[in-house]
Amino acid sequence: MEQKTKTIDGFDFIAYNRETFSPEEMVKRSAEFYHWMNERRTVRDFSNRPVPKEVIDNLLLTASTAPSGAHKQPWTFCVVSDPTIKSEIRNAAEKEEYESYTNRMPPEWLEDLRPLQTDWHKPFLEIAPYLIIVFKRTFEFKSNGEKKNNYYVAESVGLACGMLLAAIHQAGLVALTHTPSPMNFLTKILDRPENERPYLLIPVGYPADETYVPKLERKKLNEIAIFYP
Ligand code: IYR
Repeated sequence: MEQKTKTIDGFDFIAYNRETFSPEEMVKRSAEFYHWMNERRTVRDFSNRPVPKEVIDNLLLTASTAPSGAHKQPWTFCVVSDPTIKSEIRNAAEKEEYESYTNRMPPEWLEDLRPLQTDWHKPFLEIAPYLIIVFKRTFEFKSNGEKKNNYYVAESVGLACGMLLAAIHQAGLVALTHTPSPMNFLTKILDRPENERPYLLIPVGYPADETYVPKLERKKLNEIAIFYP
């Protein structure tokens, strides 16, 4: 079909026509998607079973469909499958996490984490077939070397990560949103430039053969939403 276009103030626009659904069909589709997404859980026990690299490519392309401030797409995804780099990351992360769990996190925080049974040991950083380390690009370098800030960087990268997690779930894989703190060691290990800052470390793979997740409840609609009227 021919693509309708128009020019506004010298910029090209393309006609955008999406399929729409009847109210009944929308109710059904939205409920099905909710139930599907509600099955997603954060997993900490990974299998080392390999995942095709093409799947990872597709997941990242999906993440990169997220909206971003002025469409700057201020993200870089570093994908690590190299065992040497994975163990370097594990060692550095566990060093920081040991310090956090023993000296940096206040008792209230540790208490809040008890239902999740996390600790400073991070074996998944070596076991999961892929580690996706998401960097936010706080600024770009212009061709003359000057810096140019991006917009709504944390919001944009957060949206991309949400879409990445949905794509991982849709592929039948699991992930963990790991936040070693501080995480500047990732800049060094992955040799990233000064305009990028580590944002999230996401191991991706199959769950381990026997996997348990905490028995958690999600908030009810009336606890998360206020309707007017
Ligand atoms: N970053 C640590 C601690 C941690 C913090 C929160 I908030 C969590 O929801 C889970 C863990 C870790 O990754 O273990």
